[in-house]
Amino acid sequence: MFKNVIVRRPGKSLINGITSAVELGKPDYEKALAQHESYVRALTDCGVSVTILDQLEMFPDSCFVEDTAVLTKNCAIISNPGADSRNRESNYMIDTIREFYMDSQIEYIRTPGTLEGGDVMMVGNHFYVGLSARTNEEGCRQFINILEKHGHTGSVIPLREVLHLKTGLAYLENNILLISGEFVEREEFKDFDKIIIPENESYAANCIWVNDTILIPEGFKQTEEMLRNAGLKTVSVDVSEYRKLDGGLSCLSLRF
Ligand code: CIR
Repeated sequence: MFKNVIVRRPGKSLINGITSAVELGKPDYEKALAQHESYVRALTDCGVSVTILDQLEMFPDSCFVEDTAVLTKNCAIISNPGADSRNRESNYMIDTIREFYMDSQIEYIRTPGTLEGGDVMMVGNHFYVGLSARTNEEGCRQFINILEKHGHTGSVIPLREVLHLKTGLAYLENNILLISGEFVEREEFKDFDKIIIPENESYAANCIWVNDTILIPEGFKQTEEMLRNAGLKTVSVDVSEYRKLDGGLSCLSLRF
């Protein structure tokens, strides 16, 4: 179960965030703010305490806090984002993380290693880490060493197509893995009970499990129906403005 969540309000500079989806247009800031408020409400309804950080105008993508750290039950790993414009975002997360973790539990991914939290999927005590355009081999190596020091394990999943590992996967507890695209046939995931997302709904792979509720992006009926048929409780949240920047439900929070 998660007790805490950290989010950061988007700043007006959000409209200049990194994107590979220019065809979707620029986010509407007012709409993005309203969607962020609904997102926080949905999380609060799942029984977690939400810490809301102030906007950081100098970092357009800083509302995607997931990329700045990996928070486990034993340790907090401050990441080193691989995107140049996002690299220093992690520094602005440290003081908040100190409120929840002791100094001896706080670790850092250091240059030349890079790692973004969107590349990390927690499955109990094990952490899959995507080797991606943002997370490099040295980042993966440091990350797994830190995990092992704190009683966890980790393994690397090289990515071929998507931005982050969790762009295409979501672990929904009880061995259930929501899975799409390049990951469906991968050997590393063969033992999970897979729910395979149809290609036309691939964005819906970025769901989050929060204390037995699955938050799912609004508008993905087939995926929602599959989750319900599997006996899972779903709540949909509109994140259309964040989708325009390749972001979504998992990216907008740190859950621990
Ligand atoms: C970026 O490209 O870094 C942001 N526009 C989107 C980050 C999405 N984060 C995530 O998947 N964890």
